[in-house]
Amino acid sequence: MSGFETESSSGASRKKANILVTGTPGTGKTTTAEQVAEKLGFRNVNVGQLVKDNNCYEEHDDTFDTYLINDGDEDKLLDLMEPMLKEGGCVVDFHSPELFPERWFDLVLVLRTDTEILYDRLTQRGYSDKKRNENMECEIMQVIIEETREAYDENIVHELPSNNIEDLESNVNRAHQWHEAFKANSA
Ligand code: DAT
Repeated sequence: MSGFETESSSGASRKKANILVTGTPGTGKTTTAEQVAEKLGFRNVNVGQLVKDNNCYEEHDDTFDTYLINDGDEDKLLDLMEPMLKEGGCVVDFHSPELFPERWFDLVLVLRTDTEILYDRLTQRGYSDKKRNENMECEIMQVIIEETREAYDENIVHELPSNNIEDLESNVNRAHQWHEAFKANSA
């Protein structure tokens, strides 16, 4: 199949679609989300950056180089995001798919990367052994795809390989095709 189904569990009153790009760190979320946003003319919402810029975290975990978000911070973050998502036309990039309300998204892409490739990417990123191991385990144990399947309607969740440039191009093109069909369906 070349495209994705355009079924949506929400639809809501939004005219424009929202897309979530998720996956283990290093699978290519930021790269993919940026390119999808550019191709579709969407706003790219990098949630990690939003957390950082708006102090939506309790502390920085130096071992895992991660911002720890408590319940209050989570509310603040979701309040910040709500107007953007309500308007639609957003490509959201984050590694915790279950953080967001299900109704926000019309398409959810879960990027997957082969172990050896992910190992090299995380090494290149300069991660400590501990952080690299944690993320490798996360990918091998399929943590993000399972969390995503629990949080969203199965019809809008798509697991995509993200090992090389051909995968990247194909994923961006598929998102574009999906969006063309979404527009035609909601016209
Ligand atoms: P993430 O946002 O999931 O942490 P990223 O977009 O920062 O990942 O990508 C991590 C590194 O891998 C970065 O150097 C770009 C590269 N990369 C991402 N997707 C790729 C792909 N499909 N093929 C080859 N390299 C890719």
